[in-house]
Amino acid sequence: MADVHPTVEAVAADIAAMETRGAAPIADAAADALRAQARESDAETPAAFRAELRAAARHLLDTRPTAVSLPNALRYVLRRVEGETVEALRQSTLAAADAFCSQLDRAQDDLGQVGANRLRDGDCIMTHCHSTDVLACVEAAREQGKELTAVVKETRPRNQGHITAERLRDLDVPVTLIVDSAARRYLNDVDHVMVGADAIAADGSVVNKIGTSGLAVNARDRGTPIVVAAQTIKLHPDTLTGHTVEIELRDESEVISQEQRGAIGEIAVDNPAFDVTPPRYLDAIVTEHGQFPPESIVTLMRELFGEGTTEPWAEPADRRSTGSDAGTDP
Ligand code: RUB
Repeated sequence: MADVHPTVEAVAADIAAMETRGAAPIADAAADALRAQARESDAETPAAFRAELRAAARHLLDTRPTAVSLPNALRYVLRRVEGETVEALRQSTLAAADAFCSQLDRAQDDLGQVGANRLRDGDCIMTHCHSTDVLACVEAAREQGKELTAVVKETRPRNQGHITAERLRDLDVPVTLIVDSAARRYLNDVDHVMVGADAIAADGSVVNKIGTSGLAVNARDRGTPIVVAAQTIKLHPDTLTGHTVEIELRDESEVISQEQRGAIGEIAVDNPAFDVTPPRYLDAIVTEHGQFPPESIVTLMRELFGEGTTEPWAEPADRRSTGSDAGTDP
């Protein structure tokens, strides 16, 4: 197995430990790690350089299974690794990683503008977990001068809602933090539910933090519109061919302490990190290309992924290529 640079090890460890978390930040960190691998590599042959990059991508991929932005990011960079010398390979990797990270930023800004147009002055939103794509919509709406308020679910077991609450406070949005089980009670008081996504399947199903599907069912019952804010990097290419999205199962220690377990006695504890919301419970998916009814996301997927490629940001010329031999495993 080729050497993996310590920076890649550190980025992977941060993703695994959820120091870096959320689908877009994970993609950004992964591309950045490949950049570090390429920059610092002392490989002496092109083959050794490519082997190192592949090993780095595999190491990053093994961290968390659900956010498809991770393999999409790795694939984007690896497909653009080209050249006959180590230096040429290095430069093409650095350029690809740079291009990926700026595309990610741009897509989030564009998505924010689209999402902001759904929000009116005085609206109240409810959100779940911590999504930078959702926050981009709120930020753009605030820049348009709209006053907003928010109800934020704490999002057990890891309480990512606290991060969202803090970010919203930074945007001068008054926040009410609630426990997850109180969501239904507040749905009549909010104008929109806005959530992010870790992966979106070809049928418009949305994979996001556990609890999203229950929230969506309740929102539909109450007639509160529910919108998913997700860049196209969240579209899952493999689901076009019928594959399903793997749901991460996390450690029971996030749910129950050793002491609590000792007191309760022998019980099973499950801790799935994500769930799947069927498209019929969702009103729209907001992307950097505009908003779509969930059931029609497959059209966007076909258009973006095209034939013979599995990445959303390929230029038409790239879409026809089958990729370089750097390996497109992820
Ligand atoms: C994060 C989560 C977020 C999505 C979207 O889960 O479910 O809603 O990743 O985030 P975790 P973003 O905390 O387990 O990573 O919009 O920032 O990509």
